[in-house]
Amino acid sequence: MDTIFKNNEKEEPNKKELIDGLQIVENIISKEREKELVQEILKHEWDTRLSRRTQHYGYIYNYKSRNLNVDSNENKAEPLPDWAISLCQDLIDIGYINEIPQQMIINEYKGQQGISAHVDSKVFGETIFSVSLNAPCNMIFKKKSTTTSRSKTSTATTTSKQEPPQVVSFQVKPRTLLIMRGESRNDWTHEIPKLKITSDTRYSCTFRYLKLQQ
Ligand SMILES: O=C(O)CCC(=O)C(=O)O
Repeated sequence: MDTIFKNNEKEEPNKKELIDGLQIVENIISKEREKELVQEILKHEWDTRLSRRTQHYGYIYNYKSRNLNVDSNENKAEPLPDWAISLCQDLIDIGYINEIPQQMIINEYKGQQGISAHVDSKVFGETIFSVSLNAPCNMIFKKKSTTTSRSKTSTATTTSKQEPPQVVSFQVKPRTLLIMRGESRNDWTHEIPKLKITSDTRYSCTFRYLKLQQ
C-alpha cells in the first residue's frame, strides 16, 4: 500500500518524477481526509504578516532574514498539531519519509495569490515535503542558467553567453504529496505564479526538518 486511504476507495496513487529528486504523488489521501484536514486548518488562527495568510508550527520562519534561530524563544511556535503528526506518521508507515518533521507552514492561496521563485533556506534539511489541499495550482521549477564564457586572449575580447534557464511547469492537484530532495531542493527554484482568474482557495502544508536533526 503506498497511499494513505483508510477505506476502500479505489483511486490509485499516480507518481511522477519530473526533476531529479522531485517526487509527485497524486491521490495520496482520500477526499474525505482532505476535507477533515481543511476543517482542522480553519480552526486555527492565521498569521497575517504576509499578503497570503500562513500558520507556523514548531518554529516560526523569518521570511526576511531567511533564518531560524532554534535557540531563541522568539522563534518557537506551538507544536505540530495531532492531525499533522498523524499525516506524517502515515507517510512514514508507507515509506515516503523517515521521521516526523520539526516544522510545518500552512499557506493559504486565495484569489490570485501565489509565491515568488525561491530555493528553500539552507537552515532546513535535505527533505522538504508538502501536501496540497482543496484547489489546484501551477508550479514552476527553474534551474539557474549556466554562463558560458569565451575569451580570445590575443585580442582581449571576452564574450559571455547566458544560457536560458531550464523550466519545468506542471499542475499540482489537490491531495498531492510533493517531496523535494537533492537537485530539485537545492539547484532549482520553485514558484506558484499568480492566477489570472480566481479559483477556489488552496491550502498547502509544507513540512521541514531542522538541518542537524534529519
Ligand atoms: O504552497 C506550496 O505548495 C509551496 C509553498 C512554498 O514553496 C513555501 O512555503 O516555501
